[in-house]
Amino acid sequence: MKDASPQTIYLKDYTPPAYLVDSVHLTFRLAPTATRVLSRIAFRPNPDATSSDFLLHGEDLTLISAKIDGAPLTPDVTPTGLRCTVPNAPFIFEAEVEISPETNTALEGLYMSNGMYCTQCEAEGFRKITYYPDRPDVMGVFTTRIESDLPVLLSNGNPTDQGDGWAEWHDPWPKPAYLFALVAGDLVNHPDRFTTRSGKHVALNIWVRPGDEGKCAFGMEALKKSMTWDEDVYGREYDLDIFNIVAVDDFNMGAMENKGLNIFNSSAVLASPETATDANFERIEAIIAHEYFHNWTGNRITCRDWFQLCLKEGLTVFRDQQFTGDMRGDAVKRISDAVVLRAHQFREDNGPLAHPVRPDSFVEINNFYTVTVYEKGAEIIGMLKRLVGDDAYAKALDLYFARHDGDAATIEDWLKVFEDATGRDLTQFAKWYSQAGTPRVKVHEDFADGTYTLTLSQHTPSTPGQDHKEPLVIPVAFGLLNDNGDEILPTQVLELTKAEQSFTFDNLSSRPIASILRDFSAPVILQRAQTNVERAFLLAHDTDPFNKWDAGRMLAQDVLLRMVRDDATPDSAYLDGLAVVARDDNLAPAFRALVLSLPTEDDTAQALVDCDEIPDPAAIYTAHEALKLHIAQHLQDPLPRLYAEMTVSGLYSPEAEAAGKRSLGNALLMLMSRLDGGKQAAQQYTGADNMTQQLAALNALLKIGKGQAELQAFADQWQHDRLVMDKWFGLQVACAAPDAAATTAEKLTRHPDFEMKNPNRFRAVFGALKSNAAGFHDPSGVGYDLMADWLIKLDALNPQTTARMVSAFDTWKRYDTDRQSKMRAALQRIAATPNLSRDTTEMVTRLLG
Ligand code: 0A1
Ligand code: ZN
Repeated sequence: MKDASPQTIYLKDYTPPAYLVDSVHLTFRLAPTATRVLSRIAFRPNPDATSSDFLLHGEDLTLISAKIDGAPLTPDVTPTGLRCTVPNAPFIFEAEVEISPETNTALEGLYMSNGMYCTQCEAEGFRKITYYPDRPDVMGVFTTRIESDLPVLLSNGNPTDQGDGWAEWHDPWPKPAYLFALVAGDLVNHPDRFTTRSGKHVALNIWVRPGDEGKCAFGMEALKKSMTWDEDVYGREYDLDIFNIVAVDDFNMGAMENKGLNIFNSSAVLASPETATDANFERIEAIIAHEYFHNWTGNRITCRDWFQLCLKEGLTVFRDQQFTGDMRGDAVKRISDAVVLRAHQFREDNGPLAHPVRPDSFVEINNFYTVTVYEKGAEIIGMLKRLVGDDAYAKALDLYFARHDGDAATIEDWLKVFEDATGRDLTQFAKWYSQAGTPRVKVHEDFADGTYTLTLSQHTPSTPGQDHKEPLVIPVAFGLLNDNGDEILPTQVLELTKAEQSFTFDNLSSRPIASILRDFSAPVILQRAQTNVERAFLLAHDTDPFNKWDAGRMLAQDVLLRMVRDDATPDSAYLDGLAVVARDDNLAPAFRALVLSLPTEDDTAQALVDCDEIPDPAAIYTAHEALKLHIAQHLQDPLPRLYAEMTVSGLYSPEAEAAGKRSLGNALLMLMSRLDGGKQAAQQYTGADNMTQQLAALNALLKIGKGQAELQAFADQWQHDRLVMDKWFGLQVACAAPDAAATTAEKLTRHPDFEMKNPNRFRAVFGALKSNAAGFHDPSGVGYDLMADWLIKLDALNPQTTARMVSAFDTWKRYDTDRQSKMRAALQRIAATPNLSRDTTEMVTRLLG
């Protein structure tokens, strides 16, 4: 973990492995502080190697013994690995090492969570389990024996044998070490079965701690839906006799796609109507799908090296987004994904952490599991699909699976498949993978003599290490409306490939209204001078749901900017347009809820930066609060009736339709509470029979400075439930007024149930502080200091989660000099911490750079 001189690794330095692995036999003798791991690995020299050095990775291991072909040896051991001389022919390497899962708080390698053993090996955790060539292009067939008194002993592949205190598993599919997994614990399962379309029977299990078995049914249904969907849409079948999912409470990320044994953060799998919100249900469905889809995009076809991470992640995110769109509605899903991309990925691109979807270098690969690699990676696939068309995309994917099954592949392999399947030259398109930053696309419109001319120009601002940017291939989905709102040109895809390009449309009887970047066809920022009347027209008439919503979003942003700058009253074009949408029964409630939502305060800050202004988080907060009150007052009359119409009767269902009604109902409740002092919200709190309604009511109350009795009642009711209590911790910080956010967070760190070793609990408090923009950026600097104090404490225990959270400071350069110097000081204080981890060191270095 600690490394005095961390090395930068470069993509251009890739060399093939010197030795390949045919098979791996592992024996685990589990004990909390002294687990013995015995390995027997069949190696052979790689004919394509450029070196014959035999070097195995290993960290935090105590070597007990090693042998080659049965002969004991004393290898050269360093803190990062082991080296020895080996025959120039196939050979067997054996080792016995000792490790201490109980004291492993980094949650990488083999660790313990609530008395159960579990592993996390992506990206480079296997080297904390035993000596091994821990790189994804070395793929072996694993057999695993687990010895322990614990009742449930699981590993990858199929179970082969078991007895009293031991079990054996064999995974027939060669895999890289990062997909290895082991679980041992006192667990109960929620079982089911699935028959693949070729008739293969698969046993399915979700394993949980006793007491949680009632929270597995939804996840199991999501798994079966995912299996069916991957067969129907991508022609991909499951390939083992058993598929296990295990829920663990202490986990750095959402979940992990280990072959046949997915390990999940319990927040990403456990759900019941009483304890999980609609948003939790939707997230669980998406993550189960994501991990399951990795079986083909990630496991059967893996990555040659970690620079290719987007090969598996971008494609798998794209697939899970398609799945959710099919399950819950494409329009709402696309809008939600765009909201996330703009809020998080654009923010990353605009700051010191900007990096290409395929980075050129890294110090710690864990720092590159980012929204850029994942979400922008998925956008690139979406653009490719839009450019080549659905049929060609399907053909290319079939070719990808046929050509690369069993490979550790690269982005070049991926693009070549598309070139071969479609005959397209993707040289320019490939720049999306290597060029960082969000392109700005400027719109210029002309109309004369029945001809409409659209001129688009593109420009990508410079990013760290990349000053010069080249034009990209940008698919711009485009349509035209006439004055009546009729579509006179249905959606077509314009290909913007040059720095500036014009497109003409003839024979028009009057000046059309253009709808540009429909369906958010590219991850770019559209810069279009437009009046609010035109925006309101598109909000009312655009046939493209994304652009209809986005017109409302641009109106809201314009209104907010004016309010921040000079306290202006909101434009009636916006308020009237909103009122029409809110009342329009022809529009899905979930869509209406999205139109009612505002950009985040951070979005508004970035919009000001884009106008070369220095954002003041306090003024932005005031404007947002004022606008919410204006909207509430403007909708005052229909609010109670609309709210009542969104009542969902009968048994709770997490399906899209009911969830959509609740989401609109709760958006309306937030508005109503600003007028009725929380009367309706208090009533909803008391009557709630599910977490969505209960939490939304509590949220509405806390936002207006009420709800202390409900907050206490909530804690009393849910004390025993870790995941629900995470909501309780987070909500208080999220709802705190700017001058109270840091003190609220600080007080919560002294709560007896605050456990910094549990990433979910830590994130509940400090993730909420990061998101409470006005609170985090309170001019006193207390938010920065508190964050820095706790990141320094956490780094000694869990570098990975610390390094992710330090991105709270990634916008520091956009603020006034006082805030800038306070944030810089906080970052420098973190940087100066003795023994700071490699993970956090890399992040603060980039942030300060
Ligand atoms: N591959 C997983 C995410 C993941 C990545 C790293 C982890 O530990 C360092 C854990 C999980 C996914 O995409 O779901
Ligand atoms: Zn993934």
